[in-house]
Amino acid sequence: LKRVAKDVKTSREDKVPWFPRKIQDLDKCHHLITKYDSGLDHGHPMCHISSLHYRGDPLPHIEYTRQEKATWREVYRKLRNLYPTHACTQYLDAFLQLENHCVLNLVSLPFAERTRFQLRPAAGLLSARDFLASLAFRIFQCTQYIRHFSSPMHSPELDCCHELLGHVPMLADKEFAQFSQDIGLASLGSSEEEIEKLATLYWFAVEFGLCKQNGLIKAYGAGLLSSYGELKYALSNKPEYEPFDPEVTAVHPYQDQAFQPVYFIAENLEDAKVKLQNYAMKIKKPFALHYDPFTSSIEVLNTP
Ligand code: TIH
Ligand code: FE2
Repeated sequence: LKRVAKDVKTSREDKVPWFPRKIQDLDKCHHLITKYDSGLDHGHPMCHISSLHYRGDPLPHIEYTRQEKATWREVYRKLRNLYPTHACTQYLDAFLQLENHCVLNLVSLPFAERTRFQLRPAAGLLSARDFLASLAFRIFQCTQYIRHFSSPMHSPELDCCHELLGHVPMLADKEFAQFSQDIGLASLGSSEEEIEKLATLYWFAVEFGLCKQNGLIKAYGAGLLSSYGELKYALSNKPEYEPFDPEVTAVHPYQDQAFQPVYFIAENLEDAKVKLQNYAMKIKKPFALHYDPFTSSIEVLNTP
C-alpha cells in the first residue's frame, strides 16, 4: 500500500516542472540569465564568491574600490532625503532601524528578529523560476556589485545599492515578507506561462509598487526606493496609475530599460497580500503546497 501511495505521489509531481522542497535544494536554483551578462564572465570575482558561499554564512566580504564607495555614498545620501516624503511608513520604520545598526555587514540582523528573511549572494541575474523559488523559503538572492558611477540616480540593472536600499528594509516588514514568500510559493511547480505572470506581478509590486497611506501615495517597490530619478517621477503625477489587481497586473507589459509607463497602486500592503493569495489559489496544480517554517521545507499535499 505504501508503495502505491508513493507511486501516485511521484506521478503527480512528475507532471510539473521540478521545484525545490528543502532549503538545500536551492543549491540547484542558481541559473543565470545571459541577456544582461555583459561584464560578468565566469572569471568575474562575483561568480567565484557566490559559488563558495554556504547557507547561513555571513555574506562574503568584498573590498569595494574608492570609486564604488563614492557611488554608494552618493546614491545613499540623495535617496535618504527623499524617503520621508516618498517612502511608505513600513520602509521608513525598517530603514531607521537599519541605520541605527549602521554597519551594513550586519544587514541580516533586523531580519533575524523581524521576518527571518535571509540574504544570499547570487552571481548575476537569475532565471525568474530560480529567483522566485528561493523566496518561497524566505531567501533573497542578491547581487553584490555596484552600479557604474555614471548612473547613480537610476541604474538599468540591479546592483547592491538596489538590494540594500530597495529590498532590505521592505523585507524586514512582516506583511511584505509574507507577500514576497507567497509569490515564491505560488511559483513552485508552476508552468512557464504562470512563472512569467508571477514575475510580472513581482515586477509591478515588489519592484515598482505604490500604495495608499493616509490619503497620499507612497512607494514600497524596491526599484523605486533605490532610484532617485524614478522615485521622484513615480510620485510626480506624470505617469499613468492603475489599481493593483493581480489578474490585470500580471499580464501588463513592462519596461526594463527605462522608467515604467504605468504604476499599480495597492490599497495597502495587507490588501495586496490577500489579492495575491486569491490569485495564487487559482493557479492549477495537481497538489497543494504548504511551507513548514520549523523545518524550512515544503510539504506536498495530495488533494484528490
Ligand atoms: N532602476 C533601479 C535602480 O536604479 O536602483 C534598479 C532596478 C530595479 C529593477 C530592475 S533594475
Ligand atoms: Fe530587485
